[in-house]
Amino acid sequence: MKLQCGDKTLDLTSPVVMGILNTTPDSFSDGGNLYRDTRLDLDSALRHADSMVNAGAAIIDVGGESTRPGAEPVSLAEELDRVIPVVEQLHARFDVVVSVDTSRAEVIAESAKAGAHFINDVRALQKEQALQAAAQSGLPVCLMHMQGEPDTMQQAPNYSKVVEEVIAFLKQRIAVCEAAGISRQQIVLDPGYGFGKTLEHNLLLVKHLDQLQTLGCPLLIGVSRKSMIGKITGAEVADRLVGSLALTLECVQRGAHIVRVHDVRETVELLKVHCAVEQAE
Ligand code: 7PJ
Repeated sequence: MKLQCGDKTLDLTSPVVMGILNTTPDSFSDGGNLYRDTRLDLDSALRHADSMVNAGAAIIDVGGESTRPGAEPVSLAEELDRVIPVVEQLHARFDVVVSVDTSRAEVIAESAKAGAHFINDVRALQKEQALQAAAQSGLPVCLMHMQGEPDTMQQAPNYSKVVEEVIAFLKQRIAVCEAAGISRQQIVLDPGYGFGKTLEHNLLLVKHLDQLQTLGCPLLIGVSRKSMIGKITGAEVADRLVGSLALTLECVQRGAHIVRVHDVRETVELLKVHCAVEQAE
């Protein structure tokens, strides 16, 4: 399976790593360290990107809006200010697919102009004009499932059949995208671990991830250092590497093509082991 990302082609025959580059000062797991006073330090951001590319990341996901539960909203100007210079520099300096984690039409359009190759939207292009901006960009998109909005989504997640409901939502968003001119070959799907879901919901969505494959699009998953791992192992954010790797492997074994992670080197090693086993004859 191949995904055309602007002028780059992403080979998804075996799973690839998307490294997380947060440009928010309040990210729960790694934000802050790219900041000097209250300004994003571009050099630190690029050094972090460089280390992820060297460790084997195929994609760098640049995010300027924190979507963790209870996060402060960020203005459009602030989001553009954080994201666009980083996208420009990544495009200019690295041979890597540049993804932008955003829900805003203006950020999608400006990122595409600045050289982004991929749009990652936790709101599945439901914000005003986001669908049109994504279609206009011609770039592939990741449609993620979320119940509610980040500030309140973890208050009372509620489903009667979580797997079926997530699949139905993604199916409907694929149809909407296709009607807007985004072809199915440009769509990646994500169950949205931790976004309006209890631990049980998340675990069912891991256990039955293979059912999402029936939609015919590559699957992206993000479990890295999330609270679901803390709930299982008892580990604090800084000590969730083993849990993250274990859960990532569970997802890859059920068909995940793109894994969004903080710990690139370790995840690349995990995928090498997984692929070696898969390719044994
Ligand atoms: C995800 C994401 C995810 C996709 C975040 C965090 C929260 N995008 N952006 N999937 N999570 N596609 O990294 O913990 O799971 S932000």
